[in-house]
Formats: sequence, structure tokens, C-alpha cells
Amino acid sequence: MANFDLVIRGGTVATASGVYAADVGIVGEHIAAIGKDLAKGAQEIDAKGRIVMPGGVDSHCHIEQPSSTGGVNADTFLSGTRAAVCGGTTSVICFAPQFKTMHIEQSTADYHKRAERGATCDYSFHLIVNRADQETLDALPGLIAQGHRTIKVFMTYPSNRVDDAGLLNLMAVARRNQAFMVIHAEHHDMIMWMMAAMTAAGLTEAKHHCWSKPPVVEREAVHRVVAMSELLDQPVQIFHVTCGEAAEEIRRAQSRGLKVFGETCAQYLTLTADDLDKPNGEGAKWVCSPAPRDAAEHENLWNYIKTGVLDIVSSDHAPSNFGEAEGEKLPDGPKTPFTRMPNGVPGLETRLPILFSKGVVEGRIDLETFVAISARNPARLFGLANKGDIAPGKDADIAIWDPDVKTTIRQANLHHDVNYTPYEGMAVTGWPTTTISRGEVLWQDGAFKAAPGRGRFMARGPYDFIKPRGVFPGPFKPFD
Ligand code: DUC
Ligand code: ZN
Ligand code: ZN
Repeated sequence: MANFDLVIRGGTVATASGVYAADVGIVGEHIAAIGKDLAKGAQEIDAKGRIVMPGGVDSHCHIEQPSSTGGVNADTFLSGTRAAVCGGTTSVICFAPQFKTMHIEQSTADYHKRAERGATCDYSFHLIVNRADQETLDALPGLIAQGHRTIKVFMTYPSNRVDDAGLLNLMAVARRNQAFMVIHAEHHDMIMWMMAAMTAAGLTEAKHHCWSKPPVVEREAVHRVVAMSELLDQPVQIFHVTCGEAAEEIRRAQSRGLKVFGETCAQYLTLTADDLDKPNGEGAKWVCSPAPRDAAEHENLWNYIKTGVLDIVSSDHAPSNFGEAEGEKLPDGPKTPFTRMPNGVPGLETRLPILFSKGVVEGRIDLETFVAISARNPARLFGLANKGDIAPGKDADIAIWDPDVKTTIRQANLHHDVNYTPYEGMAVTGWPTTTISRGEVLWQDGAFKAAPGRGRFMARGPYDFIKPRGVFPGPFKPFD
């Protein structure tokens, strides 16, 4: 009888803490052994010349997320997780939204049903909270106890934003209930003022989206949220940092010992404001928030990644089709003003290839850092103890990587259910040949085979990494 259900043989194992030659033996859903010349497995995968890394953990992606107007974003849980798996990602954290007109417990329960129907890999949820009223504040402890351990707050967007008083109240709930906070940090009134002034001046094309929210808009909001986090001793992660100015606020917070974490995304390492400068509304394909910057900012962000200030790179997969229906990129046709273009780009499948290519192949980061920012760090920050590593006892979530294959990103080859990719034509080196989720091979040599709904909800209990410090800036200590 074989000792292992599956052996990945002869590859180079890459984790956040080391790179070495070894076989990986899997029994059932878990990694059972790592070593040279492991005994035979019932199934074997030849990994010679390949990198064997933990499956990616994408801690920021919007999948089948309903909107308050009744629409839903372009990917379903089936197509979104299919794209993730085909790009080497095996865990996703998505967003259970709140609606003004629905109780948050109901909208969260509805979102669970969507995921249970379709998800092909494991998933967890952040809770988007857009009203900090008493009903919501009272509902949150129960939802957190069920394993929704992050509260997500938008500081901008008229229909989603929470004001500073609300944000403090939500931080207090998080602080009392051992939850984490993730923040979309942009100064709402600055953006609204700029949008109105630019509209009055006739500056409404996609490229003007970037003009309406320069780095100062982001830097100010990051500074403010850091101050609130410090006041209440509540750990936070700043989402989608696009520029050195905002990252520097995070570095300063970290240097004071605060538990303030920073994320950036593949688009902010690759896309520029020039991508939005296309005729006939085509620039809408690249509209996302905060706005893409320029090549100098890409290098700034890489430097903050190298120093660990930004320690997670997610996709912020937020897909809308390029079309003219409501909810699509050009709801009013080619002349749609940027103020009406949905924010966000698809990127679940391309995140790891882009990071590997721009990061490792182009010499900006080493392989360990690549694994850290794409798998180990998000697993650690969000309390997914079984994910993000290759070690005995961990879930057998593994991406086997061909580090030499050269390819060009083409919409026709991707597995999402969105009708374009913002990376069309980008040359990359490296792509996963095989993706394994809890011991099951889901993607191999160009074929995807996973039953819809096989993915499991990952409830997240309290965990030490996000424990508050117990340090307050004044004599009054509002919490124990
Ligand atoms: N922020 C996100 O985090 N995702 C999509 C759009 C946005 O503004
Ligand atoms: Zn955001
Ligand atoms: Zn997002």
C-alpha cells in the first residue's frame, strides 16, 4: 500500500522562510511529510524544474458581490474561484456587503448561500459595514463570533462611506470583540469637490479619474485612520496603497510600534494613469480606486514591499464587464463620465504571474518574499492558520509553478467571467501548471476540474497576530 495519497516529487519547495529541494507527501487533505526520496504515493506528480509553493491567499477580492441597486459584480463564485485556482490561488477572502435597506445579518446569510453554491476553493469573508447605526453595532459581535473577523470600512463613496465618528464606533466594536479592520482610505470631501469642479470644467473622461484623486487624497486619509487606530489601540490594515506618500504614513506608524499594516495590489505595481488615456471610453477598463499612478510610484511601492512596510499584495479583483448596460463600465455609452464608471479591475488569475514576473524574474524580490506577500502574510494577518505554508499538518494547498515558461496575458486564455483583462498583451514569465486544494488536484496542464461548491467557508476565530498592544496615547484607557 502506498504511504501517501499524493507525492509531488523532485521539485524546489519555496516557502516564506526558505527554498530547498524536496518531495512533498500528502495524505488526505493535509501535508504529511517533506523530504528527499519519499515513499511512493498512490498518485505522483513530477515536479522536476518546478517550484512547489503554497497556494496563493488572495485576501482582497470582490466575487459575486451584490450591490444595493440589485446588480452583482461580473464573476460568480464559480468563475471567480476558477480564475483564482487557474492562477495558483487556493484561498480567497471576499466581502459580505451591507445594504442600507437590509439587516446586515440577512445580507451576510444571503452571501453565504452564493458562496456555498459555487466556490471551488476555500473562502472567508470581510464584512463591509456602511452604516454605523445602533442596529449594526449590536449585530456585529454575533457575526464576528461566527467567524467574520474583519470589518471593512470605506472612507469614501456616497453610498458606502462611514464618517469619522462611525469609524471610531466600529473600531470600538472591533476592539471589544477581537476583530480586525480593513480600510479604504481616501478623503471623501476632497474627491467630491474635485469631481464637481472637474465636471464643471468639462473634464469627464476616464483619464480625469486619476486627476480627481491625487496621492494627497490617499495620504491624508491614511494619516487620519492611523491616528484613530492609535487612539483606540485597534489594529488595522490599509487597503490598496498606491503611492509612496501613503506608504510613508504606514511606515511612520509602524516605527512607533503601531499595529498598522499595508496592502498594495498588482495593478498599482503595473498600471499607470496613461492606461486610462484612451479614446471612446475605452480608458474605463482601467478605472479603479485609488487611481493608478506612474512608473516611479511602482518602484516606490516595490521598495516599501522590500522593507516589509507593505507586506501583502492582493488582486482587489473587482470586475465589471466592458459594456454599456447598468453596472458595466460604460453605463451611459462611450461618453460616460468617469464619475459614473464602476471602480475596479479583474485580476484574480493574473496576480501571481504578474508578481512573480515583475518581482522575482525582474530581480526586485526573492522567492521567499514572493511567497510571503502572496500567501504566508495574508494567511497570517487574517488568521488562516492552515494556509500559506508548506509544512507537515498544513492544508495541502499547493501551486506547482513553471518558472521558465514565457507567455503573454490574453483575455482568451483566462478563466474569469469578465469580458476583458486590463493586462492584455503583457509579457510574463512563470505560470502555475498545477493547483492543489486540500489534496485535490483542481488545475493541471490546462484543465480545470473542480466541483462547484467544494470550497469551504473558513471561519476565523480570535488569533494573536492582531491582538491589540494594550497601549493608549493618554491616561484614559477605554478598553481593558
Ligand atoms: N475599492 C476596493 O477595495 N475595491 C473596488 C473598488 C474600490 O474602490
Ligand atoms: Zn477600496
Ligand atoms: Zn476592493
